[in-house]
Amino acid sequence: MYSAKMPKGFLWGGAVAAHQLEGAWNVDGKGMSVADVMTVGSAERPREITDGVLPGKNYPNHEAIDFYHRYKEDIKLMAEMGFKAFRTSIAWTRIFPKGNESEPNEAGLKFYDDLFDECLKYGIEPVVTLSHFEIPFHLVKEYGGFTNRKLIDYFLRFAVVCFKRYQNKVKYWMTFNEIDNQSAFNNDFLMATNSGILFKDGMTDSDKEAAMYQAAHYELVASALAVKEGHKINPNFQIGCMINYSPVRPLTPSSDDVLLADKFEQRRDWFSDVHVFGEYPKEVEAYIERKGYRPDITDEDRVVLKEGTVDYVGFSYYQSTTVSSENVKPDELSDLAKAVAVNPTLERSDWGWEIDPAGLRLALNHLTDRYHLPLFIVENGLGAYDKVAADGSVHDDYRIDYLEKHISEMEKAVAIDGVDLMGYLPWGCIDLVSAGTGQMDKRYGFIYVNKNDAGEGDLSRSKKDSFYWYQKVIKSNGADLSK
Ligand code: P53
Repeated sequence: MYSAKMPKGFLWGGAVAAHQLEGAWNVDGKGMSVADVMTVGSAERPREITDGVLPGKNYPNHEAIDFYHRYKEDIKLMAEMGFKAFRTSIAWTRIFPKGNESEPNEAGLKFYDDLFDECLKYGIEPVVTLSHFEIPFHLVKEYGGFTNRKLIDYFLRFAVVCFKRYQNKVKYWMTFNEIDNQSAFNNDFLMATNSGILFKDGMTDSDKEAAMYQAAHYELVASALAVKEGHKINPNFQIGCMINYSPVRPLTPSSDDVLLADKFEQRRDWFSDVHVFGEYPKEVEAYIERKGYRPDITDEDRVVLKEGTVDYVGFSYYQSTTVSSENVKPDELSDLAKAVAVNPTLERSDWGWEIDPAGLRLALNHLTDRYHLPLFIVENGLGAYDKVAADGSVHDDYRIDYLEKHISEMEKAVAIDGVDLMGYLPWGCIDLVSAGTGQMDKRYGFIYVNKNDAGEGDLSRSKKDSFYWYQKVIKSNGADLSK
């Protein structure tokens, strides 16, 4: 297996998001977020988004893994693994319970002060996402989420409060998690989590797509304003965007498949194009014009976008995408899901996610060529069922195997291709609630948490085999990937 030492200061660590691990959903003044009204699902059964918190339903994020009360123990374990960085998010509803109060909630601010202090105590850099699928439910219900221009001001207020409060503790920031996920505009779940939009019955695909372009535009403006203000507060801040990057492969070499792959990328990459270049790419301007969507994009907005371009590109990488023009011709592409084909050369996880380590090297090369900016892998990993042995150990060699192959491809991209990479933060470094399914049993962690999908378990933590393996990887700065 290829391996190489990473540059000095490389940020090895792990990633989580507030709503997926903190629990304490209504403690110390926290308000209800969109994640608090999502029930548990499974690989086959989607999560339900209910109208408020209803009796008799299982809402896994309410308790999650109770990180809110156990973070000291958990950060200690991450320090033991040798983490240099820890990515989490700030729950908007801890700071502004309804999302748009004029004054922040001090108890919420205090929690993150303590959490970041705990990280810094061990020399762990906090890497912070401002909006990670946890929009205040009040803004969803009363304002239509980010389809409403007012959300720009509310998000900015939240961002500025966080920047000011943590300016001496946090250097690395990201604005919106996986902002490009909403390219799947007719996926109700992704639209609710990403932009706080609850579609009404009877809306057509075109209505949904139009709403998505509007919401995404306001998010991009809000992000640009935050970048601008953040740099005023502390010029040393590194503020990035965050996308779910998936290199696209044509199923065959036919011209239609190849063009379709390009079109597919264009419909996903424009989010980060706007973040990085401060302007819309031609293809997307032409597309929304052709569709007659005419979102509210003002000349002033266009100036703002130019003034608030990001410092780096953060991305998650889980899988590549393969497309076929069998069901949709390139010029008819709108619903991206119709283009997706099964890649016959790849294996899949128990949740059907294709496993493609070489795709990570492609991702690092594509993004470098496109953006000429430092990159940051802020998520990668394998969701899997784990078995606890009689002695309490978890032999997760499948996870080690997955990570070893991906890290190896990452190291090729850095050592051979010259990619400027800030760090590697695998997802769910401690078991937590899955965003997509709400399950506990879809596990990513190096640290096992004793709790299952039904919510049973004493929440105790233990080290999996991958814990010791990753500790060794970090210690050798990536040179030793052996099992
Ligand atoms: P889960 C969809 C597609 C790719 C990544 O996902 C996604 C999603 C949303 O489910 O989310 C990111 O938990 C996200 C994390 C999430 C992680 O990937 O569905 O940023 O919040 O947990 C893994 O297996």
